[in-house]
Amino acid sequence: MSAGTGPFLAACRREPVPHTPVWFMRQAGRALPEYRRLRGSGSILQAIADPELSAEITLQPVRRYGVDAAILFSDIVVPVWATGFGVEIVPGRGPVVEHPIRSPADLRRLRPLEPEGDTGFVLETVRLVARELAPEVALIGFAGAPFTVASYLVEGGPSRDFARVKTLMHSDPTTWHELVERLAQMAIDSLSAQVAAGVDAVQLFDSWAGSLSPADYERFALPATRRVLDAVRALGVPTVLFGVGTGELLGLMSSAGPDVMGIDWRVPLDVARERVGPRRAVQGNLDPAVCLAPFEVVADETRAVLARAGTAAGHVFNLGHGVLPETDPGILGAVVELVHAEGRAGVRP
Ligand code: 1CP
Repeated sequence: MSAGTGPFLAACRREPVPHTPVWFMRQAGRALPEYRRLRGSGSILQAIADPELSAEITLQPVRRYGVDAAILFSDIVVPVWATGFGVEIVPGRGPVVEHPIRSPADLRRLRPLEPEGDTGFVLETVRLVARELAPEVALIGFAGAPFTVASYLVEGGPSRDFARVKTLMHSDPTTWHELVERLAQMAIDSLSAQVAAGVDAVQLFDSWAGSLSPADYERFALPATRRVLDAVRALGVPTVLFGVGTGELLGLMSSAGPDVMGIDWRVPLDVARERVGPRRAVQGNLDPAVCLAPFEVVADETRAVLARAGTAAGHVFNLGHGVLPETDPGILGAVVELVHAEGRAGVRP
C-alpha cells in the first residue's frame, strides 16, 4: 500500500513538501518505446482489461521519469463500456459510440455500474500497482466527469463544436439531467471501488468543460460534478478537477469543491491561484507542445511555470494537458529533475 505521506499528497493538502511533486497527464502513453513494445497493435480496451499488462504500463513512467505519482492505466469510457454500452476506442481517434444517446428512451441502455463484477480488472490493476509502488509515490485513480463522458455518448465520438450535446441540454433539460445524474452515480461507484482497492487520490477529468459558457457550465455540468467530488471527499482522499480551456470557469469549477484545480497552459499559475482562491492547490501547467522544443527552451518554460507557482504551498507540477505522442522521453525525465531541484512552492528550506 502506498502511504498518505509523499510529496504529491502533501501538495494536494497544501502542506510543506521536500520538493515540488510532478507527474504528467498521459505519462503512460505512446511517448514511451517500452509502452509501444508492450502494447503491440491490440485494442486499448483489451489492454485495460488485462490487469498484469495495465499494471506494468502504469509503472513504466514511474521507473523511467521518477515522477511522484502514477496514474492508473485505464480510460474515462471504461465504466460505460464495461456495462455493455456499445463503445469502442478507435486508434488515432478516440471513443466512438455505436448508438448515441439522443432521446429519453436511449437512457434505458445505460445501466448502473457494479464495480467488482463489471470492472474487477481495473480494481485488480489498482491492487497490483499499489503493491509495487514505493510508499512516497502516490497512485491516482480517475473517472470522467459527467459532462465530458456525456459528450461522447451524445455526440457518438470526439467533437469540435459539441453541437449535439448542447442541443440535448437546451432542448430537453430533463433528459440531460437524468443522463448526467446516472453518469455521476457511475463515477461515484467506480471511484469508491478504486479507493477501496488502494488509490491514494482521484482526478476527475472534465476535459471538454471549456466548451461551455459559464452560465451553461453552472446549470448543466457543475451540479453533477459537485456530487461526485462530495462523495469522493467523504472517502478521505484528495481530489483533482481538470479541464482544458477552462480559464473563465476556474471560479465555478473550484466551487465544485476539489482539493486541487488542474490548470491548462492558457492561464498563468499566479492568475489561476487568484481565481481558485487560497483554499485549493493548483496543478499544471507547462504547454505539452513546448516539450517538443530543444531542452534549453523547455527548461526556461519550466522555470517560468515554477516562478508563477510562487512559494505558497500547494503546487503539483504537470503539463497543461496530456503528453504528445512525439515527445522525447528524455526531455520529460529532465523536466522532472529540474522541478525537483528548483520548485519552491511549500518546499521546506
Ligand atoms: O497516462 C496515461 O496514459 C493514463 C491513461 C489514460 C487516461 C488518464 C488513458 C489511456 N485515457 C485517459 C483519460 C481520457 N480518455 C481522457 C481525459 C484526459 C484527457 O483529456 O486527455 C479523455 C478525454 C479520454 C478519451 C480518449 N480516449 C481520447 C480523446 C479523444 C478526443 O475526444 O479527443 C483518446 C484518444 C482515447 C484513447 C486512449 N486512452 C488512453 C490512451 C493511451 C489512448 C490512446 C490509445 C489508442 O489510440 O489506441
